[in-house]
Order: sequence, then C-alpha cells, then structure tokens
Amino acid sequence: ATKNSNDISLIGVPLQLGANRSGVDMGPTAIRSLNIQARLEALGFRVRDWGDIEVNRLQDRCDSDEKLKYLAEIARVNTKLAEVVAQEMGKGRLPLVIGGDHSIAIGTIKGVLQHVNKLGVIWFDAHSDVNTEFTTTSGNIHGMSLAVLLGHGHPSLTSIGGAHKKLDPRNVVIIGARSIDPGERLFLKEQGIRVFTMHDIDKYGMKTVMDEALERVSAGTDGFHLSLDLDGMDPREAPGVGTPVKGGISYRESHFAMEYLHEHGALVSAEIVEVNPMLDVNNKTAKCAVDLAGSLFGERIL
Ligand code: NNH
Ligand code: MN
Ligand code: MN
Ligand code: MN
Repeated sequence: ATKNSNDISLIGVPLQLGANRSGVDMGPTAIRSLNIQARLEALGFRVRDWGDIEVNRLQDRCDSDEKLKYLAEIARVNTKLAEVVAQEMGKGRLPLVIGGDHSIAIGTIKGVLQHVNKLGVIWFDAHSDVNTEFTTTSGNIHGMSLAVLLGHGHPSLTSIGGAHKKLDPRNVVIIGARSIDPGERLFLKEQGIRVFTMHDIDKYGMKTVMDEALERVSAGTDGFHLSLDLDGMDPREAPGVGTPVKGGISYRESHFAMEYLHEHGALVSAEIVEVNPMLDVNNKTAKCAVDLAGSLFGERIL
C-alpha cells in the first residue's frame, strides 16, 4: 500500500443547486466549525484550508432544463473545482473536498484524474447516482454525478477536464445502496459496477465487503478516491441529509470502513458531501462527517 500524502488541502464547495434543496450549501461551514483542520493536524498532517469555491446561489431556473436543473452554474462550479483540485495535487497535496451536494464529485474526481490516470472510486451512498438526463425523474444533477464520471451524461459535464478523463467501471464500487431508480439498475448492470447493497453488508459483514471493495478499486490502479455521501449512513446517525433512506450503515460499520481504508493506504483524495445543517439535529450529521474523516486519516482508540 502506498503512503498517503502528509499534506491535505481542504476545499469547501457551498453548492446546493445539484440537490435543488437549500441548506446543504452550509455544509462546509458546519464541518469547519467542528475543527476538522485541528483534528487532522493532531494526526500529524499539515493542513491548508483553501477556502470555498465561489458559487452563485441566486440562479434563475429559467436557464436550466427540467431534466438538468441549474446545469450552467453546476458546470461552471465543477470546472473551477477540477482546476483547484488538480492544482493542489500538483503540489503533492491530498485534496479533501467538503460539500455541498454530491454533484461536486464531478469536479473533484475530474481534477484528480488530471494526475492519476487509473483511479479507483469508493462511492459510499444510499443511492447510486448514475442517472442521466434521459433516466432522471428529479432532474437533480447530484443523482447523476457517477454516470458523468463514467462518461455518460450531458456534454457540458462529461467534458470537464477532458471527455477522455473518466473512470473504469471495473474500478468503481458503491457501498450502502438501498435506493436505486429503475433506469439506474439497468445502467449499473450494463456497466458491470459492483454494488454492495445493505443486504450484502448484512449478509457478509463490513469487513468482507471492504476486502472485495479494496480489491476492486486497487486492481491495476494508482490509488483510490473516497466519495462519502452522508446519506449512506443510517438516518438515525445522520439525519441532516436531503434524501434520507431508512436502514443504512451504522456508526460502527462506517467507522470500521474508514479505519480499514486507512490501514490499507493508497487513498489519493476524498470528499464529504450532503451534510445539510438546516435538516440536522444538534449538528449530529456534521459531527459524524468529521468523526469519519478522523478515522479515515488515522484516529485510533489505542
Ligand atoms: N436517485 C434520485 C435522483 O436521481 C436521488 C438521488 N439523491 C441523492 N443521491 N441524494 O445520493 O434524484
Ligand atoms: Mn493494495
Ligand atoms: Mn450521492
Ligand atoms: Mn445519496
């Protein structure tokens, strides 16, 4: 396993347009207020807070398609994010992007792909986010980001950072899925993406699931990215998300997964998304996000 970088760049993206729901734009503020930087510094990392990518929040729906809501601004923000992520990685730093809705995975991963040709991705989520403008029923781009990264979707999104920069479905795994749309099911099957549903986690346990997940994201790759959607967790632990789905990953299961990823090494980048302080209960979800980041970067009980 490769050694993680000792330098982390925190990058905030206060974007809510991809979820079409207010509050998730306050995610970066909530996460920073819980001192994520100090937590990571205590683990020996040098952390630089890049600040927030600028988002124009007052978007007129008129220049957005019903099937691709707020497309223009989401494409602009992700283009900028991809540039910043690539630039930070170019300095040998590990990008830790905090959202914001899950459409920001497009910018993060397209940025990482400028430096890492063969990239594995662990998509921790209740959903699979592989809709396109042809299959979506919501029109929300946060439900399309993984499809875009596999090269499927609107050209103004797939072209970000170069259309040829995309993921290999063999190196992508989804963990925690329990809400998949009919069109997505078909896409996942066609692409051959390994989806670990909650049923699989119940049946095999998180360790077995993580062993296979790590094998897949490591096979022939130069490292992996973690895309952590907080709605992957059970809403009892993480209620502050826009689309909660019952029966999710428990507190301990999720921490075990993060600890195991740290033990393995080879993490090249990560993002934490969908924390919505307006829907949260006593900052529980933001706290969860920071605790998970702690485990991912090496916090241990003993
Ligand atoms: N599949 C639904 C859609 O495309 C829900 C997506 N919502 C998410 N994804 N929060 O992680 O609209
Ligand atoms: Mn390995
Ligand atoms: Mn998601
Ligand atoms: Mn989700």
